[in-house]
Amino acid sequence: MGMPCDTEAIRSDFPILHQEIYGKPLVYLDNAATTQKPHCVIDAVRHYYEKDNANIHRGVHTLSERATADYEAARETIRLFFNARSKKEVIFTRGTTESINLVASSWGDTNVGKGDEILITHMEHHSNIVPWQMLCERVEATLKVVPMNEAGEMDMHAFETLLSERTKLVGVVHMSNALGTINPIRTIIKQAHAVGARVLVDGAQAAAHVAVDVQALDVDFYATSAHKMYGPTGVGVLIAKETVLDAMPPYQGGGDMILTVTFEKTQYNDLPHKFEAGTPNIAGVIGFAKAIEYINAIGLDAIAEREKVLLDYATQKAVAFDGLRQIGTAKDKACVLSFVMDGVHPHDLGTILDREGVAIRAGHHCAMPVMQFYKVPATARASFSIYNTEAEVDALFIALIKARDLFA
Ligand code: 7TS
Repeated sequence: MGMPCDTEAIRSDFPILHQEIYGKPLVYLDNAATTQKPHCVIDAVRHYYEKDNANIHRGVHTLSERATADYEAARETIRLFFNARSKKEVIFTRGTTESINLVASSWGDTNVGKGDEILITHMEHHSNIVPWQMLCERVEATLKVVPMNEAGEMDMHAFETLLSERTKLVGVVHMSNALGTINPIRTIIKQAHAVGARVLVDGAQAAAHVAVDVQALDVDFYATSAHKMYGPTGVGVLIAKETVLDAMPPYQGGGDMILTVTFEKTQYNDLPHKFEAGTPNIAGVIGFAKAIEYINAIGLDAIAEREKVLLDYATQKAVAFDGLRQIGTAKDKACVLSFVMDGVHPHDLGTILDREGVAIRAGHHCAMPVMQFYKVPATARASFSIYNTEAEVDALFIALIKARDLFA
């Protein structure tokens, strides 16, 4: 147990929170879509463009050296945060989506063939479904799906049954964006490895809420996005085992990923550069590292503790609310309150709440199979972060009462 979080101090770090929407204080509860950014991240990006902007890994001049040093220092910050073995295992990407596509293309095309199976779960985000479908189509492999129960928990018995020597890879979301469910990835990884399958964990949601140690987990691929961790959009990371990455062909060809090029033959660069073709999002990477430093300064344990209090508070209110059905009631869950209200479409709810200053997400959350499972077209989703308060949860439920009355 760390120090308790000082919510007021944390709120003052986020300039965007201090504004009104339709004359009401902004209540930002769409953190699963993207979190807001603290001053230190905004300042780091600004400082980079004001003082250090240059292309990396190529210039001999001072600005280029500074930009390169900052970019590579950011890689070390991110390596430490996830406890990767070396910086060779830290590949910068555009985000979770690109990280998964990289693995599905590069690793998938070389390691998955006709008759092989890819195993995913029923609660995956589209970005951990579609790239595997595309791969299966290319190589004539089969996509298998682990079912879930009514609470939105993975059926571990079915998982064991579906796992076989044919399983080449298990793709699993660490924390579901539509349900909040936290999956038992340690067990999943152990069982998958026992049949010789690799495991890709989609950490887009989890990384800002749950401590991740890729060595302790022994995970093969861990993908996440900076923008859900108080960092910039358009940047993320793929953490993967060096031995696995070494045996993978490049994902994209271009500058920075080569050592020598002739028209006859190209020699690829060493890890991690082999997978970082072209000029990357340098400012984004620098901002990402700053966001990680921000998380470290508060401490992930303290963050998780505080967010659990907030989720419990909101969940109690949801349970007591007439006409509201929670979608996703897993025993192990975090930060997400998904629900539908009798007689009010989630999109109408979203619009009514916006008029009250309350920002939530309404829709299928890029997890259409989850909607199909619960037989709903969409859900309303409030998702919490370290800067949210009990008063904001109250504001959400006051706005929900208004919506219910309006449609009664
Ligand atoms: N996986 C999960 C579990 C996600 O929640 C998201 C984004 C992604 C992958 C894709 O991440 P990206 O950064 O590459 O886009 N989820 C959401 C959401 O819940 N609302 O907006 C985006």
